[in-house]
Amino acid sequence: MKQPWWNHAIVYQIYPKSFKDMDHDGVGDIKGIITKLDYIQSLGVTILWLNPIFKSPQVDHGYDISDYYQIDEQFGTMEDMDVLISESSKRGLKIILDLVVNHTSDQHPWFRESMKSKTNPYRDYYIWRDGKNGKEPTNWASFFEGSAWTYEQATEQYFFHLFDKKMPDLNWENPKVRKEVYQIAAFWLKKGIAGFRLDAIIHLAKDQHFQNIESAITGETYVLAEACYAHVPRVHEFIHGFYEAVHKVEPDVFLIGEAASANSKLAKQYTDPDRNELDCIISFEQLETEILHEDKRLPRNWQIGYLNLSKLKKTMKQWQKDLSGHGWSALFWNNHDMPRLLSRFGDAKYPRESATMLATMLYLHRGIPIIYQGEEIGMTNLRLPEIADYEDSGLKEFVVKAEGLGYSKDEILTSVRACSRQTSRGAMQWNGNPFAGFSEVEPWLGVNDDYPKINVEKQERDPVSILNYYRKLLKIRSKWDIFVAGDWQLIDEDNQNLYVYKRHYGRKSALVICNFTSQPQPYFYPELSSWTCILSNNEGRERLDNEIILSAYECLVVTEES
Ligand code: TEU
Repeated sequence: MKQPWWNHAIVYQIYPKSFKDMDHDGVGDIKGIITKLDYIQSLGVTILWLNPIFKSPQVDHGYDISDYYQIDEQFGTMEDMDVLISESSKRGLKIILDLVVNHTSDQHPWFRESMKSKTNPYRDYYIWRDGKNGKEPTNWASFFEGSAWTYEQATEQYFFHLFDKKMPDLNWENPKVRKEVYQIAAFWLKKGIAGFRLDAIIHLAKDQHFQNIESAITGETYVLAEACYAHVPRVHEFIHGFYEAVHKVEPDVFLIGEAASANSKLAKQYTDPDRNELDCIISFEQLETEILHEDKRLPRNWQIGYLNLSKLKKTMKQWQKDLSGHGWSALFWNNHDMPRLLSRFGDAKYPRESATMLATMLYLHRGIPIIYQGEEIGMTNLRLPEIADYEDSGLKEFVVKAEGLGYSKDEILTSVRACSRQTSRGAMQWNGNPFAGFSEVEPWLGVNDDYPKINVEKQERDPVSILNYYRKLLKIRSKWDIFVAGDWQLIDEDNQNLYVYKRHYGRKSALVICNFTSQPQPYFYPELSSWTCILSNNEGRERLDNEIILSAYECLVVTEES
């Protein structure tokens, strides 16, 4: 059977705003990406995922789209996009776009029409309901802040928005909406786009009963009602419809869905090749952390967490087992909505060792690796001077609560610097020139002051840099079928310090051995001395004995052929 081309894919996620600025306005652009294609190719990745580049008022950094057929002017023009597609293709790189169709911007012409009257032909493109007893139609909370409903005086009804009120949800129950979305996708596929990262795709269907939800917390006004707007059964129909429509235009299209709250059972459904829905999903489950000193009075996502190795093993095992022989899940450590890998799970005393170990541990699993820009050089969280410099949904609410509970400014700033979505959105660090070579002017959000130390140019010259290690790792990941198609088995599950797994394919076996601590750790594996080490972040690792001592955060990949 023909294997789909994305089986061997490695994705590089570009946050265009902060990648490379060529027109000197402090905001990255498509021309900037074009100038860096050789670099991207040199990493060994095969797909570029661009965060949204469509026309947008940028209320949510492009996730609020006002025209799906145009490029936002801060990123360039359609001609730039065409050049990007063709220049990428020359280098064997495919592009996937971030398609946001759960909602649009409130500036989208459809919504502007929809607002005009109850009988407007576009009214039903969105979700409008009457209030109940002078209140919102339901007590459902938005993911961003407050109610998921906003009242519109002109027509005396509420519209639904899962995210910001400037991002009204499309009504997927309306076949006209679905057709519009199919057309948008077809337009981009015809331009040579290889597929889409479908934003917030699990939320397309809403429970049509529109009933209040009981809250577990007394006195809570708006309740997160995921059962009513995440994984609602009809979502599978909507996704399947989209799948069918886009495959008519491009049979080889690659669809990766953002399914933040999907567990492995749901993931299996979404990606089951027999169901024709998605090829791969992005779930956040593997990244769930244990919170340090949890304060239950404060929202979890603003409290600093750490990785619990046994929990991570359990989750990975579940996912590897459940998806084996089915679809794909994305392997990723960070993205534009999350803190950076090194700041979140790495060890600042051992940046090189911990960053390379974590990458090795994850990317040799079965799944599709997604590398977030800057991860490959060990960029750290963006540190802005003041709390007020950060802008996040839920931030103000958290600060007010934390202040009320007596937390100091410094404590709050520490949390914000560790948890804000903006921590990963700082300018890419290209070299030691002003503004890290990202731009000639002050970047829109900021640049970390560690750029003279951490940058691409410097790491290019250093054979043992994180960057050069990533290149070796990704080469192994894409060239060796064992890491794509091999069986997966967790070894020494109860070991509290090491993460070890075995892959097996045909006559080949591979072991991935990772030390998750800053202490030397012994490891014994029968006959290990007869295996061959193909990769290690410990330059001094020469020979293998049956028992080895791993140095701080050491990882190694060893293979054997029977
Ligand atoms: O994130 C959406 C996202 O993470 C939710 O769909 C998630 O399901 C929910 O918070 C519950 O866990 C995407 C983008 O990555 C983000 O940058 C956007 O702000 C958001 O969609 C809205 O478009």
